[in-house]
Amino acid sequence: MKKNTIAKLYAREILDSRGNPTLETEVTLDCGLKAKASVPAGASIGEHEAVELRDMDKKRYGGQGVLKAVENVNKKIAKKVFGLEILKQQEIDRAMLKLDGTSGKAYLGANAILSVSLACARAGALMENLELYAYLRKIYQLPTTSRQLPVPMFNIFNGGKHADTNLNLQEFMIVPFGIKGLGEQVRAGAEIFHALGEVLRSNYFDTDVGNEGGYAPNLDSTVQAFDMIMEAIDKAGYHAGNQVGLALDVGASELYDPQKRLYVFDLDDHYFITDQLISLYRDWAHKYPIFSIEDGLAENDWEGWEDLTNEFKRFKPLASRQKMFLVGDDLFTTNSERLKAGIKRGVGNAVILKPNQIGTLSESVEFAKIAQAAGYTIVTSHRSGETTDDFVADLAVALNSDFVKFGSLARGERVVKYNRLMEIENK
Ligand code: 2PG
Ligand code: MG
Repeated sequence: MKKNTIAKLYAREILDSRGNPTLETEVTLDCGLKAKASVPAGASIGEHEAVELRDMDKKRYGGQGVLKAVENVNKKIAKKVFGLEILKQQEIDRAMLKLDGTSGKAYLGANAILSVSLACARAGALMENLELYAYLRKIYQLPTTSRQLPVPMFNIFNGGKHADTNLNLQEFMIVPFGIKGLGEQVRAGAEIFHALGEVLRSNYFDTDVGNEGGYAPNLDSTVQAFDMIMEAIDKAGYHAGNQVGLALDVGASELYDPQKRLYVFDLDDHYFITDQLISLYRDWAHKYPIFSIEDGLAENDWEGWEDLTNEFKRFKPLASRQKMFLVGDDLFTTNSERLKAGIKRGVGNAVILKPNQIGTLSESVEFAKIAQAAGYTIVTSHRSGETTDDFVADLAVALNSDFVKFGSLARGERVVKYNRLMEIENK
């Protein structure tokens, strides 16, 4: 009988895709089996996310080091979880929550905790000789459906906090929902991505990319981005509307000026109160096949979110989808309590799920279950600062997520996750 108890944790500081430190943790079991996981980091971080512990030592990495979090894994968490059975993931997560004792995971750091949580799940899957997504379904009693894999939202223009150029909207995504099969969806995404490169080049715009691998040129207006994407979809030989729709992550919390109580779109030289911004979205959605708007309003603008949700209640997007998805990211921050409050108020109809916003795998799964029970659509997501860890792809499949967003069709830390989905498709 192999001993499946935790014998050792070893965390270290590694770099993420932006050149900032993050953690990688390796767990070793008494039987000798080992598994590793690393954690991502956001740039547009929601006010209600769990605490990402940074050293704040200006002499190292401008204060961004994670040596305290590393030490928390290697000493405090290790002592607590030694001897626990690897297959009891919920127990391991609970032990870390108890040790932390704070509501926002400020004592140990959500980054420290999550690195252990994910590494343990991977070790459990190895122990059980199961694919990671199958193992996650087993331990969390998630249904195995015959449903298709999640549909990718490919981010092909990067703005907001993800680039130093002038697009105010954070993410412009293409979603090939009308194309069958993950592999073919990836192909469509890549072909449109390259066609967009051609459109930019032929109009003398820059084709350098931003944090998530999408193009990040200086443009003349926001709608110019939509027009170029429409041209690229057509140029690549696809139909905008029935095959490929558009999704936005406005990242509105970053555009909101709380003093003036205005949303600032300086590229277009426009300032909006909530109602005007909602009207702008309606105008865009009448012109372009937009069927999903993430963080269309700021994270604490609950009344605005109610209005936004009502405005689009009966709206039929040009993209042949049933409804407009209003996706809460900074609004819900993968936090079950915030989601429950949102469900009560009837706010939004879709959620972003990012494990590092909350800090353990078990809490992320609980969040997904609450969302699904209330009929909310799930978009499982990467962060703008990523590693080449592809855990999130297996998690998205295990949860039967409707969509994923892992960034663009360029850059290793992005495509590794789409590649893993294609691998799962072929199993
Ligand atoms: C988002 C994410 C990922 P960040 O806002 O959805 O795209 O960005 O990781 O910077 O919060
Ligand atoms: Mg977002």
